[in-house]
Amino acid sequence: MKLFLGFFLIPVVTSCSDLSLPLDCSDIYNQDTSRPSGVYTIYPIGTTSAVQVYCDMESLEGKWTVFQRRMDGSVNFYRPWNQYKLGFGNAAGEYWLGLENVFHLTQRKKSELLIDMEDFEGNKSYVRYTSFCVGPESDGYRLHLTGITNGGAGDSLSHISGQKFSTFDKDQDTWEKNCAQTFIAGFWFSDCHSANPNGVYRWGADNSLYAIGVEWTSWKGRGYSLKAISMKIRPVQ
Ligand SMILES: [Ca+2]
Repeated sequence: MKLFLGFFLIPVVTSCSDLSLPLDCSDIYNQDTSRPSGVYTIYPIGTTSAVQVYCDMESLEGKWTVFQRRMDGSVNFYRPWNQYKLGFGNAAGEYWLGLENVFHLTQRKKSELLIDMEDFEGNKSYVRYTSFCVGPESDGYRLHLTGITNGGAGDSLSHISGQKFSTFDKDQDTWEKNCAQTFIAGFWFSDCHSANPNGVYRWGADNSLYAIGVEWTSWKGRGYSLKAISMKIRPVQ
């Protein structure tokens, strides 16, 4: 009798997990390699974790899951810890995917990071890191980053590898004051930044307030707020 029951139970148990649900944009691509860049639904933390995301299917062979995107200043990025944890904005425009999602994505698959950006004169550049992961919330969503390939933007990020994430209401930086509050953003700060992708959208050059813009200093220096920047990950091949 025991053997008989076991025979029927096994198929029921295995059918509970639907392996076809895409974890990230790389899965979306692998399901159909003709899919263009755009908004898709992924499931970074399992069947009940559906979230909309922008997939970049073009840059450097595509398959990138975008977790941060600025392009027109339409979304306010000065937000508290809980919003950076869970995500905000609109996948068709500006958004932050959420640290919990990025944590799960980079835990599940070894990932690389691409950051591409554009100034208001139409110039474009990028930088790529061969290893990128974010630790658990219990360790402050600590950033781990190595291996740079410079696509013209230069390295404004390596020095914050090993730092915890900070928001104005959760100061985990190494500065005596509060970087997130001072530079109007949530990000991985040390004391404080060479890059501020989540800073205030300031429409180009503006030195009136120090370093609060969407800056990438190794490309545009201090006081220049980018037109567009996006941060994206994909599994290492
Ligand atoms: Ca501090």
